[in-house]
Amino acid sequence: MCWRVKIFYNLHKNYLHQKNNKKLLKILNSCYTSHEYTTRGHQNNFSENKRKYLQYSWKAGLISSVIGVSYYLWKNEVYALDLITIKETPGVRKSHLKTYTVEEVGKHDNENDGIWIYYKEGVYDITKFVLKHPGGPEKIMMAAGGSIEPFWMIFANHNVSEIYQLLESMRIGNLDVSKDSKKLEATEDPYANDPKRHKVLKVNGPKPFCGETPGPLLCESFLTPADTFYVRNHLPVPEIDIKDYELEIAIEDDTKKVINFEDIKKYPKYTVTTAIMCGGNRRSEMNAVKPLKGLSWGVGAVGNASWSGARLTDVLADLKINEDDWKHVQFEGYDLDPSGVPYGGSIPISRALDSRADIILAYEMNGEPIPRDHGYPIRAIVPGVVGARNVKWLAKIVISNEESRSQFQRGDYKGFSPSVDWDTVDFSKSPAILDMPVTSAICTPTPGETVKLKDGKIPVKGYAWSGGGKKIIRIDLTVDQGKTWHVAHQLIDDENAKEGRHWSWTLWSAEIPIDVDKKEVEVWVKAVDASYNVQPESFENIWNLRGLLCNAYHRVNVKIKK
Ligand SMILES: Nc1nc2c(c(=O)[nH]1)N[C@H]1C(S)=C(S)[C@@H](COP(=O)(O)O)O[C@H]1N2
Ligand SMILES: [Mo]
Repeated sequence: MCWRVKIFYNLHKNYLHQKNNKKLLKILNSCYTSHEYTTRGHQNNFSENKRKYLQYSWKAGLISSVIGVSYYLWKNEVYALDLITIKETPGVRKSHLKTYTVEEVGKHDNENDGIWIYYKEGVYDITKFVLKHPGGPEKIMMAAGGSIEPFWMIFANHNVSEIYQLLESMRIGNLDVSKDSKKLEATEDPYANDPKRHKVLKVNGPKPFCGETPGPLLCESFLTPADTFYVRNHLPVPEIDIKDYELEIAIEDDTKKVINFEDIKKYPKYTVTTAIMCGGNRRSEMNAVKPLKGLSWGVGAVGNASWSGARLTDVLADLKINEDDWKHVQFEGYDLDPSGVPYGGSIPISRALDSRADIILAYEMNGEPIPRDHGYPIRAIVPGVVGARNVKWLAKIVISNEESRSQFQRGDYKGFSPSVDWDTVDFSKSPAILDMPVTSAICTPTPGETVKLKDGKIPVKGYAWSGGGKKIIRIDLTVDQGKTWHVAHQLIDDENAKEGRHWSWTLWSAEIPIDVDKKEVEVWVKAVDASYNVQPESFENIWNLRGLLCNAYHRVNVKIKK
């Protein structure tokens, strides 16, 4: 059994034996073959001066980060876990309904006989719903004739009252638990082995874990500490033993080499400091204009860290890839969904083969091994590009003429016209998001906060960033709806960044004068990047159904204390 299958097997072994998971085993057995391969490595000398600078800079960054975190924790109360509360219990016995055995339910696993599933003691006819399943019919069909429970333990975003209600609306009977109680064995939570998280992260979704850094903490340090860096997972965090770690590199279906952790460390070590931002950062503001589907991120689905590892161009060098022959480089993670499909994403070949794009296969974050939540042991870092393509727990790189087939490349993380809705959307018509647009946010004061005037001014702090390596050249602020603009003069960015390779964010601060009679003001911020791109004024005209690219002016209401 190959390593990737092993991870999957360990993760899901508790229900692999169940009747309805025969399909999973079939997929597993057909998907993976073992490879014969050789490994390779070489050493070069990386500019000693640069290395020293980078070592210094992350250390300085880390120290200031620690101070920043301590200060923040001292100043503010930490967030408590706001786990989703489950209002309704589905699958409880309803005495007026007919009872079916597990075998009877099992016969209804196809369109002709109808598609049934069970959840706890409830039996459901989902025939009509299958085609409408937002996750795709093939995913829900894996449960056909069997229990839906193990799948919901993986896709735990189903455990909300709306979905429980939807399920109960399809209820047709009770499951006979007396004869076949074995079938109701408890299944283990696949998220049970997820790492412990810092409680300062504001939880937007517990399983898969999604948590953001509170704004005021973000702007405390140029480098975001790994522990308080936002986390966006789509599946359980894979458990990877570094001794067993392998990275497969293929050209289409043809595996060219498989390298291990030590092989990757033999390449020249390269450090790049870059922000990573989720495509849905600031979605809550867009949602306020018109409701959206998706996690309600505030301003904290972003962080800035230094990442060290092998350059992608070095790792691909011996494959002698001709840029004109291929179109995409795909990345796959070790995190697999219950059908064995990995998280994935891809980038254009021209970007992947450009050494100035600074793409690395990272093994360190802020000078330490990458923590599990952020992609241990190896993660693709693609600076300037939407978070989704920075694939964690990197398992495979494929040179291809096709984009990644992953749902997250083809059926998500794309922008649309504000008039496109869920009935008219065609994901094949929009390109996948790559570089992110210019954005900025106020981190302190926070919305509704009371601020004391100092010499007639209020202090405001925040971040700004533009994708594609574009430097932030100006931050404009107003407290009178744009009648007067103030420029933030204190900017912190990566002074060593070269033109067109400004991957880090810019932290800014300003003191804005306030009229003496004002009890309340709305502070607006907009950033300007090196191409003189500027943020749009409002969310109305950039609204898109997935709530991505939310980069309108950030507006924060502040109460003034004299
Ligand atoms: N393998 C894998 N890589 C992944 C993801 C994932 O779920 N699995 N999430 C992506 C998304 S959408 C984002 S925004 C970033 C989040 O990175 P972080 O959790 O280190 O902040 O990782 C990306 N890489
Ligand atoms: Mo994301």
